[in-house]
Amino acid sequence: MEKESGNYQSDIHNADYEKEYLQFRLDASDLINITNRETESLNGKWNFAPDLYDTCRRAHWYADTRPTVDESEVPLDYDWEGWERLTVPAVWNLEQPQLHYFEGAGVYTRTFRYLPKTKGERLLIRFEGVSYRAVVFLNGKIIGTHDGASTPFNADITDAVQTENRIVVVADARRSPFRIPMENTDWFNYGGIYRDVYLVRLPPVFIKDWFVRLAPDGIFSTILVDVTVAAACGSPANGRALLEIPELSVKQEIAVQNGKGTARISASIQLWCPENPKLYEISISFGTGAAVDTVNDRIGFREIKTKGHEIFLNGKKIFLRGVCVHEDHLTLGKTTNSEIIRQTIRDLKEMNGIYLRLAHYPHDARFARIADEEGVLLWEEIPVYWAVAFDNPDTYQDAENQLSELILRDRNRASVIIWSVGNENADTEPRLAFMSNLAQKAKDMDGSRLVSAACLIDHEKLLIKDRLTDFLDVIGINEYYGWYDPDFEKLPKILANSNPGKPVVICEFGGDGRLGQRGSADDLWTEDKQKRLYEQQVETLKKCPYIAGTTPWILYDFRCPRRLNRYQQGFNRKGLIDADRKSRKPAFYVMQKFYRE
Ligand code: GCB
Repeated sequence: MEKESGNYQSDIHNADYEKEYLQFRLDASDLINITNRETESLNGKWNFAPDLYDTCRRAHWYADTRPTVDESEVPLDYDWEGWERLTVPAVWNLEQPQLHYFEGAGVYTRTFRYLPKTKGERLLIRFEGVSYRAVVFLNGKIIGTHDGASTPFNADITDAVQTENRIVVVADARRSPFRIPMENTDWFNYGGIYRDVYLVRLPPVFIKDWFVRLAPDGIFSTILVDVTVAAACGSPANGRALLEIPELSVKQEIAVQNGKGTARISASIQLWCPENPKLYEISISFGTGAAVDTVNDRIGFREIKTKGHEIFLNGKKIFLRGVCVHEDHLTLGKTTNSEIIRQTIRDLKEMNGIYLRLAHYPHDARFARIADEEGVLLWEEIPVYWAVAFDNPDTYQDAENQLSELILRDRNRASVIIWSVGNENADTEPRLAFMSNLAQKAKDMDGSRLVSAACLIDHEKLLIKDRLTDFLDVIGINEYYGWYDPDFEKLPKILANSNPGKPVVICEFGGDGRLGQRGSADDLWTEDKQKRLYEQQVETLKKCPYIAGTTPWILYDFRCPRRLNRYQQGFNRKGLIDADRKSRKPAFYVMQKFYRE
């Protein structure tokens, strides 16, 4: 990829410059479970420049060659160390005022030093979230391209790493009709390397992944285990893995052939549930002597099932008392931390809730881990949102890959009970094929959870009607009666007219009420109107026999460029709590009372 000598401007004629980077994909097949492995952080200050014209990729800046013409140096248009320094992880939009609305490609770079610690070790670089496309280069060479703003990816960089290294990451946050999500969403399109980056050292033969869960057979005493072992040299890993769960006196050998091992183990298990989020320490090892690789996790065992129109957790009927939440924070945007997650869960509990819909994309990996500890149930979702390019095969690949990465990341988390494959998509043939394939993919990868999506209502016939519901375990419905459709009386009619035969969760309802805005219960944008709307909703919903849960829209106000009236001012104001994440609106207490009762 070096510039041809004497032709240093060749890049300006290269319109198809992205192609060369797209051959090197990083996707779910590369993903390594790094839970509890020792990591070396690459967070901190990186040099950064917004690259509006994609010159880094067009002109191969990352190659860091010094082109000459007739032995004289030619001028370069970049200067890594001369660039400003930006925080990683962070969304660039909130780092500098001039980057607030920037939606192009930003180039990040830094150096790091690497000295191997053990013979034959592999080195992995891991990104927890880069919005949206990331193109990673190390020491002048491409490492890979990843699509999807909210799922992790990693690459084995053993062959490219040196003692002194320069890494260059192009983070391209451009919206596009072909991406997941597409260009029009009801949330802010934050850009940048906004989640952690780190290095992980792995032995030559290592445990790539594990999936440990309760067999969903209604008996609650069988643990199912899948282990994947990878040999970096590509030779098949054969041998025996050892799974230990000391508290259950489990010490089970698992035969591994061609990198795969499975087991069924009987044990007398204390089940995980919101009232008693019991987690067991587990360890898995593979190999012998100095070459042994050991991983650790903390796993809860629980069963989630449906029968008729009811949902059962560990055989007991459950009503999902929840609320939706975006990963949007006033000063951090989509970047989060454990304290913010814990506070979100405290706010949910104050509302007497046990369940969160993490809308509309995969949230930070720490969320499900903390929810495991805190006994909170989760709906996790991929951003197949509104008018996706359902007939485009590449768009499907992207969606399926994001779903796979999410499932691989979180399938050991007891808290996660539902995978959602999308939100409010028009019922067309291409959409049905696209989303039913995703639902099937989720079931194939994970038989221990339910699959759902926010489906459609026929607003003319006043009926829950969506062909996708045939492929789902739980039907999600978003309805805004009393708000977008002021005629609230349609809601009881829809509920009475429908006979879905499956559990229905109302995964959105609500309306905007700006904090402190007062008026009568008929005045739009007031806390008073929002409160009455909630009262009407809960009165109606609690009478409907097939509703198995509710997650009103939404816990906190969030930033959204589509919302531009004087009350909104760039925010969706449907929060039960203001964007300050502190000030409660009266509707919060309506939900609190409903869930208490
Ligand atoms: C919806 C969407 C959600 C929006 C919400 C609203 O149906 O699923 O993303 O933010 O309505 O406020 O309009």
